[in-house]
Amino acid sequence: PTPALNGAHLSSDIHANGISNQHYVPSVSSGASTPASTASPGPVSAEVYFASHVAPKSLPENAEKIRAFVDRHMHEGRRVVLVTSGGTTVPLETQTVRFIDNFSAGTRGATSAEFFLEEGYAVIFMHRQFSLQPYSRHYSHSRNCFLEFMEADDDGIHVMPAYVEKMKTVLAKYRATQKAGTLLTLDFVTVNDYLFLLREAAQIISKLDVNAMYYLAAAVSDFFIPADKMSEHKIQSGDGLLNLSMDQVPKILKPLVNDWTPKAFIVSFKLETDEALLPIKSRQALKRYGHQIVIGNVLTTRKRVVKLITTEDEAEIRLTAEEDEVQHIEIESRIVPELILRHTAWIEDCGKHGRCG
Ligand code: PAZ
Repeated sequence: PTPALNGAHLSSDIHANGISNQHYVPSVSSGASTPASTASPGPVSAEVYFASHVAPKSLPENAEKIRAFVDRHMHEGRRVVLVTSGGTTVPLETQTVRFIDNFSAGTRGATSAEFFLEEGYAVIFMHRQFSLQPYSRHYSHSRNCFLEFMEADDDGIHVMPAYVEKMKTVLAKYRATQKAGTLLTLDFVTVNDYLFLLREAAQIISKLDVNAMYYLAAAVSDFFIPADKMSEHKIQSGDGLLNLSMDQVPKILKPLVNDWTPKAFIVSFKLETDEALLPIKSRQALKRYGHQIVIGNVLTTRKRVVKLITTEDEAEIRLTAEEDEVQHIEIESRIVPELILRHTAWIEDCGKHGRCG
């Protein structure tokens, strides 16, 4: 998605008051609105981006966790999938009061992670802080608050009988995953956190060669304000409009595929609101980055229909109304097994595609 211009929101006081900060930030000014595309010559390379931005403080600690996790599962002969999930923020100030966000709750990533775990994969779950997580997602959203499933009496607090069976199943899977140590969760908030963490993880995971999969479901901002153009302090209100001119986020899939982890099986997601654009944009991404699959989805139908697009073919996964509304089947239960079959083929065919370990 393109958070600044497409499907994202600014914090409400920016919308309401039209803050001008022309004295503070060259890339943010008052006056007529200018689309970022006319102001920007294109994204900087990943190399330039990483050289001019500061890594999050948590990076060394997270790298250690990833290293230990990968070593252990490599030793035990398990495949590893890195799932990214939820949206990134784009801060408008260094001491951040306001930021641009997007809609993603992390449902796709959290749900898919559960199915990968069930299929025996070790999962590195890289998610937006406070977005949905495997297992707890069933009881943590505002619509599914765990308190709605509980009752109290003189003996204490219990799960209401109608919900016991489902909760037992979820709890058993949660405990089994904890015991097996097959889930590592790492969080990010800003697009900068995301980029540094993904690069670090990929460089460590690359030792798994073809046995690694990437399932890039996070909704990552396409635009950001570079560190050197960002206001240090809270943008002050004035009598003009706030106009944002943002740079393009570097196209990270290119170095991911070519440099950081060239042997892995890489699945990216493409979200559009205009269905007609989906095949065009998905094929463009495959051609540009050279990875294995793009999963295309449309905002309004993403929980019922997805398209698996490769350079050779296109397959649709679609739930019927009965499956969706009556049986409450989650589409990720169909996506994940299909990807695992394709990952197996990727491993078995490594002689053909030439990216063997
Ligand atoms: O998090 P969610 O389940 O509400 O949404 C999932 C999704 C639409 C963000 C994901 O399926 C997706 O398409 N991610 C990539 C978005 C993009 O950068 O185009």
